[in-house]
Amino acid sequence: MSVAAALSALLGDRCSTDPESMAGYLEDERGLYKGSAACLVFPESTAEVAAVVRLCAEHRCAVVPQGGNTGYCGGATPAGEDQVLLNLSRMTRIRALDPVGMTVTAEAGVILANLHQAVEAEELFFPLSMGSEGSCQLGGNLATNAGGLAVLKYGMAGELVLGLEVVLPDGSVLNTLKPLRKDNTGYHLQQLFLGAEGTLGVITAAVLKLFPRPTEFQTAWLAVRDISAACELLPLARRSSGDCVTSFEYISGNSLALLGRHVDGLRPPLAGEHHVLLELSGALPPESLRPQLEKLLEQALETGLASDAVVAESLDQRQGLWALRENIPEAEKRAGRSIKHDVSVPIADIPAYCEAAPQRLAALEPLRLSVYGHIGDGNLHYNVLAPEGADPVAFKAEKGEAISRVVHDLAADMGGSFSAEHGIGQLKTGELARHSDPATLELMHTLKAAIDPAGRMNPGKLLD
Ligand code: FAD
Ligand code: 2HG
Ligand code: ZN
Repeated sequence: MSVAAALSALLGDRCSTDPESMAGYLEDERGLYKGSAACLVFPESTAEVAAVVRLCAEHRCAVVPQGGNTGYCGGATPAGEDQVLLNLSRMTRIRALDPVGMTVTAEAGVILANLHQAVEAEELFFPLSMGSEGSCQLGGNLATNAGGLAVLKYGMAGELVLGLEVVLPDGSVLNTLKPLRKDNTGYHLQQLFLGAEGTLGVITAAVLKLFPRPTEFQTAWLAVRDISAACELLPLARRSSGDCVTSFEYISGNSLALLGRHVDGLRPPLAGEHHVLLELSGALPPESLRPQLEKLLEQALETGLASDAVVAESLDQRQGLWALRENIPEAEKRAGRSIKHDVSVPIADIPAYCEAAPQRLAALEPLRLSVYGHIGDGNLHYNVLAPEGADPVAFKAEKGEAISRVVHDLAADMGGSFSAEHGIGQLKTGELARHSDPATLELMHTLKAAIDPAGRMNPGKLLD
């Protein structure tokens, strides 16, 4: 019996081999990879995931876990008829919510925005937030250790985890699902699966830290003098607000120009080449943060760090400012294929990075830059587009690798990372091998071999 037949017997019509219904799941978000698989399965419980994994092992088949399929590195795209695509979107239960300890136990397939809603109903808050939150799933967020828009205050996805349930490559289940803030009982094994991109097991549920729901948001858009002014503004904002800065995003004039051209109805509130979108928030008495924001803006304008600023006066205006930031990836998509980067350097070195990068790229001109990102976390999306009028696909094929090498190597030279928040997937395995020190890489291979000796969990991803 084939693996697909065995899985059909187990799951009925939640196992598909129909090319038409599988098609959307076999291509990645950015259209970089078109894959294939023996079948696509939608288990509904941890026991079913374990049974699928065991059946795959019996048939010597690989398992590719998939969440919302919004990942940027092709990590959830299977690559062959000897692979089974295991989609978690039917595992959406909130298993427990503890309003005293402020924790939630949720299954891997819950969509991030739905998780937000579920906990908000209890006046609680799960801070992980990103432009893809309407589609990405908790399991994918944890498997990629996603970052997003509130890392500065709350940390990456992995930092929000207290416990995990994971189906291991042999079908056994690792369970650390305890809602405990403190539990020093040996190796913190769950950490291995956060950022492992499905190469060590399938995450089926997690216990997450929650926070009191913020009662006040103060959101401002500033036209700043340059990127170094943006970086100077960050510690001022953190100090003057009692460390209530939850988001601190940089947006270049080039990125806004793309937005204006490709996405209807989105116009930046201020002119200029360099912008900051900052947000203060907290669970505080009403209007606690407004005076602090006003003082900060005054200081920024008086010292010349900023030339102008606007403050959101309503929820609509706040959402309008965020829409500008969050639609830049969509604008780039519509402009044609871009060469995306996700680098990080120490925050104080961001101005030097932005000065050196165009010099190093000069030999590869002409090109267009679209630079933006989470500078409060030292994380820039230093994206490169084909010059006006050129074919973006041909440009990327001809120059993409050389451009990425320059952008990544500069980050590495400055003690930074070539992949701050998007992970490795199948796109950056070569870069991981190139940039990791030998001892780190060897230990990664040793761990992979120990946990998945047959190499059946998401092969070809993360480690080549
Ligand atoms: P998928 O794409 O389905 O999978 C990603 C990886 O995780 C794959 O390797 C897959 O095998 C593995 N995986 C998925 N589910 C599981 C599971 N249950 N167990 C084990 N492995 C699993 N990312 C950021 O970090 N910050 C951002 O600000 C951000 N913004 C984005 C904005 C847009 C518009 C888009 C399209 C993407 C953005 N992303 C961002 C990238 C992406 O949304 C994140 O990486 C997200 O965490 C992926 O979740 P997913 O459920 O879509 O995972
Ligand atoms: C963001 O910060 C995402 O908007 C996507 O990480 C970045 O599309 C990109 O380059
Ligand atoms: Zn990002």
